[in-house]
Parts: sequence; C-alpha cells; structure tokens
Amino acid sequence: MKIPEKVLEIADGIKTMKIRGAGKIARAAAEALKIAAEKYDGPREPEAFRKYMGRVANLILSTRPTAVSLPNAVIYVMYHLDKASGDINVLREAVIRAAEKFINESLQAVKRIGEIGAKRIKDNSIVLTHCHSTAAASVIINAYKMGKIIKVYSTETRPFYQGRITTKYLLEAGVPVVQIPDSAVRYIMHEVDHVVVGADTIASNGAVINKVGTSQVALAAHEARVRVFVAAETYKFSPATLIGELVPIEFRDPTEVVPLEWINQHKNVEVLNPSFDVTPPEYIDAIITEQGVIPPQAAILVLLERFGWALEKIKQGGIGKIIFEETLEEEQ
Ligand code: RUB
Repeated sequence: MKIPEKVLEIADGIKTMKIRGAGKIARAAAEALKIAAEKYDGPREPEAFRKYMGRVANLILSTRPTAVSLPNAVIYVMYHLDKASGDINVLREAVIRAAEKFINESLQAVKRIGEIGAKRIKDNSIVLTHCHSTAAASVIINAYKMGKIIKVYSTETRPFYQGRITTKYLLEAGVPVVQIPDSAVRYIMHEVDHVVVGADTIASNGAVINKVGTSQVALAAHEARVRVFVAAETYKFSPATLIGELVPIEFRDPTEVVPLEWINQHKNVEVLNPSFDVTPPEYIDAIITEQGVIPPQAAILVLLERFGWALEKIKQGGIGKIIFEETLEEEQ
C-alpha cells in the first residue's frame, strides 16, 4: 500500500522547513503516523499493517537529523503499536490514540513551561532570545503578562531568519521587541538580564543542541554574567546520548546562506551551512521543563526517568533501528 499523499506532504514540509521548530516537528510526525493509520486500506493481516507503519516511520525519521523530538515522537507512537495485539482495528486504534496523546501532552508541556519559566524571570527584565522557539516564547509571553518584561531583543538568526518569526509572534502578543542582527549580540548583552532559548536536543551531559549561534549567545552571556535559560519539553532529551551516541548536526543547502548566482561566480569558495550548534552545560544556568526547572547536569536523571524503558533497545542498534529493524533490512 502506498504512503498517503498527506503523509508525504508532512514529510516534505519538515524537510523543507515549512514545518519547523522541534516541538512542531514532533507533533507533525505524530500527526503523520496518525493519518497513515487512519488511511490504511491494505491487506488485513496485522503484520502487513505493522510493516506499512514501519515504512511510514522510517520516512518521517529520514526528514531532518538533529531534533531528537522527531525520533522520540515516532518511537513513542510505534512503541504503543509494538505493544498492541489484536486485529488491524485494534492496532490502528493504538496508533491513533498514542499519536493524539503525544500531541496533547506536547501542547500542555509548552503551556506548563511558560508558567514555570515565567516565575524565574526577574521584574523589569530585558530578555534576549535567538531563533524561533515556541517553548522560549511561551516563557517570555507569560513573564510579559505578569508585568516582568520591559523589552525583548530578538536576533535575526541567519541564514533562515527564524528570528523574524519570533519578532512577529511576540509583537502579536503585545511584547515590545527589538530586532537585532546576530552580530550585535555581544554589543547588546550588557543590557540583558536573561537569555531564553529553546532546544532541539539535550544530551545526557546537559549540553544543549539548538539553532546555530546559540553557543555564541551563551558565551557572550557567560562573559557578561547574564543567566541563560533553556526552555525544553522532556521529549527533547536524547536517550541515545546515554550510551555515548553523538547528536548529528544538520548541514543545509549553501543557497540558504548565499544565492546560487554568487556560488556560481565564486566556484572555489566552499559555503558551509551548519544548522545547529552545541552549547556546553557550563554556559547554561537552568533547563525549564514541564516537570520543573533543572540544572543541565541533571539531564541524565530526566533521561533515565523518561526513557529508561528504551535503553535496552537502543543498546541493540541505535535510535533509528529501535522498532523498525525489520523494515530497514527489507529496504536495503
Ligand atoms: C529551530 C530551533 C528552535 C528549537 C526549539 O530550528 O532551533 O530553537 O527547535 O523550538 P529550525 P520549539 O528552525 O531549524 O527547525 O521550542 O518551538 O520546539
């Protein structure tokens, strides 16, 4: 059975960044699995359905490599399919219910992070944020509504300019925003009280992988003794890092950095477009999750509590192969 058009559209949307930001990507992944289950009209044998869902899962997993929220969402839904037994209606229901639960809990988590994080913002604060993070924006908007924020500096976030999305988003919520180029971060840092950013992945040692430039922002904040808060749902913690796997950094097309015409005119120049970077735990004051505020060094505890069950499977073959080994073998 062919993968439904709508599912292909979601996969393409993630790849081309029409759907972007780790939380939205995770919810879109769960939604794609749900749609795939709803639209299945292939053979009635449970095994056929499982294989088809494995193919869909692998397609979704192949879209973007860095945000662990994506495999975590896929694994969550597929784990429930794995555990379910019965006819195809039972299996289909298991996928649909797990996907809906993931999406609802994810939205609740963002809301809760906003409430918890806002308490950490001092009165009359100036905040700086980088890229567009729904979780970070949730903290900022909540704190603003509590009368604690007087101004937000939003970096442009070259080359994709997600910072402009943040600026628009915060302005719509009534927050006073100043747009600055990325290169002005250190210049402006002496005015700033808190840096609030999101995360794509948090490693077991508390390192935060977020939009490229985040580590420079954190370094400038560290130098100026400005607190750095990372707002992140617990499904952004990476279980594979518990056994020493590295987080793959996505490199995107050079034409996001300079126009193709420029590349053609300068044939000997290599243009690099790393999409994310790693901020070491030493430069992070706290990670705000839906379960509470933790120091980055406590990331391992969150991981063991939330993903302890997946450890054995990860040890057997890495994150991508947790559940879909059979399908992967078939496709090779
Ligand atoms: C987005 C980005 C965001 C995190 C967190 O990168 O780095 O800071 O994903 O966002 P991209 P959220 O635009 O390349 O996807 O809090 O919305 O999950």
